[in-house]
Amino acid sequence: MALNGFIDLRSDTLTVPTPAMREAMATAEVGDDVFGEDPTVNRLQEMAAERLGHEAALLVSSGTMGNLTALLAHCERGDEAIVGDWSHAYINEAGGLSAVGGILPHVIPNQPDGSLALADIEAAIRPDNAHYPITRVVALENTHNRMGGAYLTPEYTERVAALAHARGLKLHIDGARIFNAAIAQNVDVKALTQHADSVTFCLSKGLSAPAGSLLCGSKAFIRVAHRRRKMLGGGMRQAGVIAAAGIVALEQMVERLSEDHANARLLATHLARIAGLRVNLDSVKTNMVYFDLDPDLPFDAAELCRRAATERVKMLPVGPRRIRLVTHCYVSREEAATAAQVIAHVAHHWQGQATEARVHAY
Ligand code: TLP
Repeated sequence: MALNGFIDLRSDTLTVPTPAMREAMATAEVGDDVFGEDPTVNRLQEMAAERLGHEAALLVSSGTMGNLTALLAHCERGDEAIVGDWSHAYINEAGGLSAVGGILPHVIPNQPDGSLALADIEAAIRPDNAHYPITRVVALENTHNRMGGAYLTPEYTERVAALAHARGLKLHIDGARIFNAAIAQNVDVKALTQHADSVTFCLSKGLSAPAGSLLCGSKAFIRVAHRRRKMLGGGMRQAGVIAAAGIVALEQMVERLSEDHANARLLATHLARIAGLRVNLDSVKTNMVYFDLDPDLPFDAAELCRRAATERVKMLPVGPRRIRLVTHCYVSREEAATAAQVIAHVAHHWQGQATEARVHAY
């Protein structure tokens, strides 16, 4: 089930609404959500809160808005948030926490499994002293995008929550792909979310909805977050049209994420056999595959991606010699295998050409 004729592996954000979503959107009962009168938004928010084991939830336009709204609700200007050096909130959200919130990111290393070491978190918490900013919140990311789609476990999450709470901090989880984390570990998503003070998850990634994320937390937290969302211009009117697709996403698209994980593994296994590509199979935990190009390959990541696109396979260069592939419901098992064949063909064909060119040059 290709997207516009392409096997598009650049991101699971490229998924388009399913026919069931389009139907639900067309017939959604709507009202003005700024007045709290959109029944479909209200239903989605209740479903989300219930699913994640929180009291309340708020529909926001995107994962970025969810993270920013949460951090603005936890922190005052000049406060500090402990974040991973490879976290989306730190790297990929246009510096919003600082630019909009006046929040200082206290950056500590992400471990290869996406976690933050407890000792690093502990060491990053500022003592109570007028010289220092006040540390308010620790932010985790599950699954971790730049750490290859790695997931955090319930046990680890609970330990971070306990540490944060013992020191008077809040725990926020960027759970853009939290259902991937739950399905991969075969645990109820609540086990990954219930100990946090706030969690965002996205409808618009592997769950295939066109837009929207949910921010979950206590009633008191969501009341503050609601005001912050308004400030950010995130109060949407007849948002039930979006929420309707989100309800279908939660009802129909969660369990099938295991297929994406199996396809990512298949893809990675094939790629590992291609000379010149480096894939760490152990690091493929959910729906992402990152691979590197050997230093002696005569092309870089951007060029390989351009070549593959001419053969109708799209990939995302994320570094000079690093590429990301993400599986989703518009990539079947057969297409995952086809994509690997195309990548092998393009890389080898081209390597051959480059070698010939070198021979001629001499
Ligand atoms: N990530 C996108 C890009 O921005 C990189 C992608 O293609 O993976 N948290 C995490 C962990 C994310 O991966 C993303 C999106 C977000 C938050 C932001 O979500 P949106 O795009 O809805 O603002």
